Amino acid sequence: MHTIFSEKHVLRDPQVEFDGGRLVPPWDSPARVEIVRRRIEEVRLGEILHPREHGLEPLLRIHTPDYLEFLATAHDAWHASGRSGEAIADVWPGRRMRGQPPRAIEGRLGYYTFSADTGIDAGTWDAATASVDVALTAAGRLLAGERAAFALCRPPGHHASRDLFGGYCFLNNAAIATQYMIDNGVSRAAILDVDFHHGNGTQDIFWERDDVLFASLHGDPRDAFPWFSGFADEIGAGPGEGYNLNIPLPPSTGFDTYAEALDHALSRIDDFGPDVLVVSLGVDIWEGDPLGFFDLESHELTEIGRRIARLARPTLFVMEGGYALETLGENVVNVLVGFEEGWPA
Ligand code: Q9C
Ligand code: ZN
Repeated sequence: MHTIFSEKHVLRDPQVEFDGGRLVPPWDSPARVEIVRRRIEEVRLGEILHPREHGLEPLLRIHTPDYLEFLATAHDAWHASGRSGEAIADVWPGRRMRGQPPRAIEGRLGYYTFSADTGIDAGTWDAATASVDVALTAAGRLLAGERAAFALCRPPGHHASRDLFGGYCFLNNAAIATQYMIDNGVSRAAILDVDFHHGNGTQDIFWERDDVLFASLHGDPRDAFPWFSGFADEIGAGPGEGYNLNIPLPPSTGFDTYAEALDHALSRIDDFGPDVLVVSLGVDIWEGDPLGFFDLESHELTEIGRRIARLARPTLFVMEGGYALETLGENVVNVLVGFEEGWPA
């Protein structure tokens, strides 16, 4: 399978992340995708190609114009207001407060995010739009008839909603790519989110849609980020009722429990009968990940890929999280190699 990759991810390189009461080096570092890229070359998974620029139109199918305008200008506005460093929110509209964007950047930041772990630096917008182009270019390969493609995106996307960033995500790469395929002739799409964290942004974006099935396996939000989303009783609304499937899993979940949940999600997807499958691929499900609490071993990630392949649907893999640098390349590529092995002969 081909990989799409852009060097522009390095443009996003914040120096701090607010985590555990202190400023630490960000978990989502530029090293992450370089490590994955190297592993892809090592095992000769397939060619690595550059993205084509798609402009703003596909982004506007998912995100609001005011949000995009905010993201594109936030860092400049932060500096113009006399602040230095990275733009990090420290206040939010809490319950019963006014949910409207203020005039000043400090308030606007809080309005457009849900978490303080995600700062905006000078290159964030350019990196985020390049990341979308990576996903769109990979989606284009599926539209052209290929059975799989890997979008090596950074920054990731699944926590970003139509007008909200957070959890290291700004633009929802998987959602934008899914909508792009629908706009180009696909009638039904399923998104399987295997990142350790619930894909709250993707869920929210497709909440009322019956042409996009969202299925997610993740750490139980009672114990894991994003804390306020990802419960099993979130099933969608209106026409989308029944088209959202959350499977929260407890600390120390091992392969038996995980595989059972995965098979359940896959059989729901199979019943839905999508023309394409989009996999939000986060390998923070690996046992040693600093931000996850599952107990999955590297070779078990290969089996996850094999099982996904048994659906035999054109499949777009979109990189999300995964923060254990020592095994990141191996873990991501294991899923992809498993997929190639598992595709029915
Ligand atoms: N105190 C993705 O995997 N921040 N995002 C955790 C720990 C949230 C991860 C900070 C982690 C979000 C795409
Ligand atoms: Zn994650």
